[in-house]
Amino acid sequence: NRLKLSFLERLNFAKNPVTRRLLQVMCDKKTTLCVAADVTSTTDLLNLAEQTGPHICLFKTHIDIVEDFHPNFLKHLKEIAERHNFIIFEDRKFADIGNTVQLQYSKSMYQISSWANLVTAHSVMGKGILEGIQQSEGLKDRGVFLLAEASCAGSLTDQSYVDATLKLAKQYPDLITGIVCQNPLLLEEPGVIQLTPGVHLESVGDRLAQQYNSPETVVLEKGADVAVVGRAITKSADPAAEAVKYKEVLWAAYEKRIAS
Ligand code: 6AU
Repeated sequence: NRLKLSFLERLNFAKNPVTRRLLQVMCDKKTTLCVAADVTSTTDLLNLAEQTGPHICLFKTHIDIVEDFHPNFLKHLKEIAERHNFIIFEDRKFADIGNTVQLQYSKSMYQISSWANLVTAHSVMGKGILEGIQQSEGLKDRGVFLLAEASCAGSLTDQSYVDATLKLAKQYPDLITGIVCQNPLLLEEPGVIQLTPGVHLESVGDRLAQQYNSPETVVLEKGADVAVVGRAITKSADPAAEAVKYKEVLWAAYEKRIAS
């Protein structure tokens, strides 16, 4: 059972190179925190990366919300990522035919495949998306988090969608880093990471259907390996201190899980 194994033990099961690197970073830095950098300027993005960098394993961007994007900015982000040893993760949520996804992934001014080792994709269009990503130009080491379930109220995904998503993920062990979901899902494979968003210590949701659970709940009850925390950190007066707080609570919950 993946939930009882340590991340170090699970490293040997991972078939994707970015997954192995991620597990190694998690162990080295003792953090399962992914910060959701939902900010709209390059200055805010870089400041957030600098402040939270020492405490995170993943830095999750939505590059298409950045108002002053310029390719030069990526050099700075990559430099910070190397210095603080975290992985850059573009939450693009690809959801088109393979050919279009390939263009969205490697072309446009963003050229995501040249700087993000990890991306998200919807399973709704089937294998074409994964083939498109696999066969694109760009970084050699790449991984995909496939979305099975959403954190928000009213999502249309049901159990058959979740099951079909897991089945699809199993067909691409070399590409899939993990699954985005809200439940342990009987995701047995120790080499696959459960990524769970919707995490907040002080709020239960926002006005646009987002729903939150505490860090302990997502790790101990919902099976999260890596937890995504956005506004709880980005909107706080001291993002670095807040990142430390989430990192510590999440890591304690993980240690409790593998010890019990
Ligand atoms: O903590 P928040 O609510 O400020 O931000 C949550 C982040 C956002 C969403 O785009 C993302 O997590 N997210 C995802 C992901 C990671 O794919 C899936 C989901 O079901 N819910 C969700 O909020 O950047």
